Amino acid sequence: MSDSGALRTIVIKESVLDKNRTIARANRQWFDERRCLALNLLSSPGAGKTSLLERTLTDLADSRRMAVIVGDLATDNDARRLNDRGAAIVQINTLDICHLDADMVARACSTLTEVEPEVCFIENVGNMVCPASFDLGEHARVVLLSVTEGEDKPVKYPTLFRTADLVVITKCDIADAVGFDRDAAIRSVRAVCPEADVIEVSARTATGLNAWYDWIEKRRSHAGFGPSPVEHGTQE
Ligand SMILES: Nc1nc2c(ncn2[C@@H]2O[C@H](COP(=O)(O)OP(=O)(O)OP(=O)(O)O)[C@@H](O)[C@H]2O)c(=O)[nH]1
Ligand SMILES: [Mg+2]
Repeated sequence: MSDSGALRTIVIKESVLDKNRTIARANRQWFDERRCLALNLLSSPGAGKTSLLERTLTDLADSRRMAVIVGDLATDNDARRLNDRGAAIVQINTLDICHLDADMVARACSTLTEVEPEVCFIENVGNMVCPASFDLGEHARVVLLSVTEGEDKPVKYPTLFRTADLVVITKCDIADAVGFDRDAAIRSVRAVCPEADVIEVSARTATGLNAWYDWIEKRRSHAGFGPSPVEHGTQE
């Protein structure tokens, strides 16, 4: 057989991920230079990312300058829900792409230079598979698991949960109504990501939100971006 008829395989995935990693490193440097904690929020569709952020933007409006980069296939529904809460909101429509990538985040960051956020939340596209592979330049990954979606999701989608720094169990107000087995869910989380912190919240009733806010401050300190909110308040 001649060479011209030979089968050729091109490995796209690695080159795409290599390019993404390079841009993600630049994004992390961009956040570091501004002492801005970047958090990548990931979950299945509808687990409660936007609802948690709605509460967070309102509750922390007086103590932190915040921005949200929000990814969706289509619509600016989430951006409109998050608007008017004192934070800068940038909507990215990914069209047919099922995840955010570092280049999309870099372009969103270029619109935030005047804002100088201290915390930048990145709400990824609701999807438990594709977003896991794409570093966006975040400092930490927050993976949400709602009580309605099944206690075994962490072991069924280990690639995503393995990368979590924090697992937030959401919609705890309806845990009893849907027969949520908390112990089984925690076992499932621990089987995949034994080191991750776990917080249980309800954006509906505000249960557990202080633990979430404390965790954000702890991560800011961990990244060397203090001061604490009290010191922050007295400096102004
Ligand atoms: N009972 C209850 N419902 C909640 C809670 N948080 C969110 N929900 C509901 O869950 C649905 C989805 O919430 P969203 O915040 O839009 O979820 P999301 O993860 O941002 O969804 P996508 O962006 O589409 O992936 C909405 O109907 C919310 O009202 C909660 O703490 N308790
Ligand atoms: Mg959302």
